[in-house]
Amino acid sequence: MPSPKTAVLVVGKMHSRVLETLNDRFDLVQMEANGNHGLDAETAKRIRGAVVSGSFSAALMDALPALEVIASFGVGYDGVDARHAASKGIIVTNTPDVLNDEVADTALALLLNAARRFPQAENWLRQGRWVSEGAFPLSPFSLKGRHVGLYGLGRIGQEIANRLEPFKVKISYHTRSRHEGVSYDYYPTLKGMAEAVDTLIAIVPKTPQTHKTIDAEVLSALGPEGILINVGRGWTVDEDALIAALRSGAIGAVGLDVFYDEPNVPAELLTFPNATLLPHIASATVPTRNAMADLVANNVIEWFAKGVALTPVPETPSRQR
Ligand code: A2R
Repeated sequence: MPSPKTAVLVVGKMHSRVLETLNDRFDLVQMEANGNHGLDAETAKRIRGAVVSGSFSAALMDALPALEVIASFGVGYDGVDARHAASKGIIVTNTPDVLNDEVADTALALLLNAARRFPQAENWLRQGRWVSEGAFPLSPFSLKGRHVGLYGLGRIGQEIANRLEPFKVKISYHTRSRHEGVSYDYYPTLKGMAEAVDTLIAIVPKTPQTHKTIDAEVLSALGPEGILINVGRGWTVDEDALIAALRSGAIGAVGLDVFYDEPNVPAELLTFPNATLLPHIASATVPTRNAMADLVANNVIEWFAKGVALTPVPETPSRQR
């Protein structure tokens, strides 16, 4: 008798490439996202691995007594209770680095679009207004001469900085502590940096400490010529304060790929001509999503083949199985 395949839970929707890669080697057990796991006790006891894109609760970990590894799709793993996993000896993995370039490209695209209003200008052309009304209005802002503050200078933040350099803007950053060997000006507080810069790019994770940190004070410090870009998590921005700041002209323009309650975007945000809004697509290209899918699948494969996860999150440092 062949030995039974290791059971791996698939929570919610998952990239097809992950499923294709794992299907030959593992017994894949599908469950609804955010639902009751609905597994019979025997199956729940057999689950030793899991793949997820989104939420994996502490309660679900508790319901799976043999669970060893949770491979999460994406670099942000705020949907997975990694501390609880750590307390149970469960490894959590994410997909760092493979999406750095894609997300950094998106940050720059949002910045250029927010400053120069390229999407609105294209719509002007498409709607025939170039013919009927003449030239598109001059954009009030330019990227030239800006001082950009990076809120976050990790793997992605550094790639954004690398891309900003040739644009000849001044670059500063705010993180929890100064980074050795970085020549950009460091600001120990977000508010202090917002006062100094005219452009803020947020690329920090969703943690209790980052919740609504881009608030009315920070936005007002950024000022009426100020541009806010967010490619991290919507959680970081107080959206009510942002809407009020756009309404009053307290800030100049905004470019967002992420929102507080996705996929719901506040209706008033859609009314501002100086808001460039994307449906959380920063890493959404076929090659990058394929690379993320491969890393998810390979974390599971390597864990069960060699006993070491490829990219464990810091809360659950890899250990031998
Ligand atoms: O404090 P540091 O030096 O560890 O800086 C990290 C910064 N960061 C913060 N900065 C200020 N206040 C905080 N409370 C705070 N918490 C974290 O965010 C670091 O510079 C950056 C995170 O960098 P990485 O861990 O390398 O993440 P990566 O790959 O750049 O992705 C960032 C986030 C993901 O967590 C997803 O939520 C999103 O982008 O896609």
